[in-house]
Amino acid sequence: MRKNFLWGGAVAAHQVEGAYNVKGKGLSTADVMTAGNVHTPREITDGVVEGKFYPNHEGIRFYDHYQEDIQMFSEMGFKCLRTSIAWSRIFPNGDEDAPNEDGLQFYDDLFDCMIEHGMQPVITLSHFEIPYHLVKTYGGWRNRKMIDFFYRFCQVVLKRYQNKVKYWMTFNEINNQMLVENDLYAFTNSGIVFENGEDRLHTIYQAVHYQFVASALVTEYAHSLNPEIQMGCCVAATPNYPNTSNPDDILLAQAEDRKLLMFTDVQIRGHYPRYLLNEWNTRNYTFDITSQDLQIMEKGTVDYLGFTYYMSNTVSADPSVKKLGDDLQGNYAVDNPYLSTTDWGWAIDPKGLRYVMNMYQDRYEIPMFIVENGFGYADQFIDGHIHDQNRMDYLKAHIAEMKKAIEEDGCDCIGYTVWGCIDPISFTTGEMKKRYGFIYVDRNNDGTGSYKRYKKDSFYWYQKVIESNGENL
Ligand code: P53
Repeated sequence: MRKNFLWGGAVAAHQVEGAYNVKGKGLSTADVMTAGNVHTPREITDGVVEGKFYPNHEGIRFYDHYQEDIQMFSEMGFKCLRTSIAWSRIFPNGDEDAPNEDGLQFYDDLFDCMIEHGMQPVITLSHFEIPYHLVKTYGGWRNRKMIDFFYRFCQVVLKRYQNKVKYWMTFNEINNQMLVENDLYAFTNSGIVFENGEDRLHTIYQAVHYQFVASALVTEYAHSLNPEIQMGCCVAATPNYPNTSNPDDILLAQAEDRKLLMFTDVQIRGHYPRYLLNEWNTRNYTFDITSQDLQIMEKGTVDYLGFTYYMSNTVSADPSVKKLGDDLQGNYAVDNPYLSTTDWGWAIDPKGLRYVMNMYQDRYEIPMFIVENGFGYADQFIDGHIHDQNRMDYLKAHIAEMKKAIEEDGCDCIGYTVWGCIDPISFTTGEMKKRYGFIYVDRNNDGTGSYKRYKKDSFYWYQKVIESNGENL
């Protein structure tokens, strides 16, 4: 393992900060999502509706507690901390000309605090939220105008924080919106509310195109501003395995993988791959894509491949094989008898991490950064202690496979950040009890609790992992 490997943790603004309406912050898409659970999807409401419960409004009060929290991260030895900037703190409505200074000051203070504690901030520009006004007034990323709004926001924050933040990413898990049957992803990735009967896939491809252009513009701007800046893309790297050696399954797994690979193909290679252009042709899809857009995309390619890894997916083309029927995994997903799952149904597959790292190394030959990996579990708080052995087992197995990918296979990986290093609000369900942290936060699903922080057993374990640079698992 390289000496300066970036061990750390990851959170996102809306899942931890709270303070959803202070110091001029506008409403964000994350502020109009209610709480659900493993069986019940979160509801997206038309604005904030009285009497409904919105778990992100308070988050874990990181906005007020960040100094204490960062102090604890530094005790674990974090070299970096990944979080995002809430766009609606900087531009409350998203379409203003001038930014909100109070919002900018908050992130100045936050990044200074990280740096004082020896951590590099790793910053996502849009992590599953946009100002809600942009949804209501412009239809979110359906609208080409979003490119300008996003670009303006990014110029402001890149300029302001260029000497504090080296590693950036444009859009979190940009590929998740390919799951068009699930209303949640179109809304969180792109601020899109589907209309009855619309061709959802067509809508998403158009939105994604605008995001590709925006991401490339921002990347080019960042490079011209400061050559030190490293701009990354970010995808949820869930690889697809064929259920059997039947060539139909092999071809299906390949086709499903392309729904993931198309994003890195464009953001790293700078142009649309032939398989995608061909698919659009076959579907008779046309889009608002200009030749200038294509030039921008060609120039604004990213410096590193950021990806999150939680699980693999196994697919079957055989109609007689029972499908999981879970809209997170897609229509062809089946149970993989070689893997167990978390209580939320996510397949636990450490070797899959080694597999995707090699897939990316072979295909792109640029540095990669594992920006999320983690284990969601309903931890039990007993007599002031949380014995989260299963979380340590999960992380240990994944880190061991990451090391094999780096040391035995030669993958170029610059860092690894554990998702939800302090218990956040779950994104998919809005629950608190789906916990990920090394640090327990005393908050219940309904928002009650003292919000006090407690170190779990895994806290001391990760401290040793970092201290030994991954030797001591
Ligand atoms: P929660 C799907 C597949 C992989 C990662 O999720 C995913 C998702 C959900 O879109 O999301 C990331 O909290 C995401 C984080 C999120 C984390 O995974 O539902 O970047 O915001 O919290 C874990 O358990």
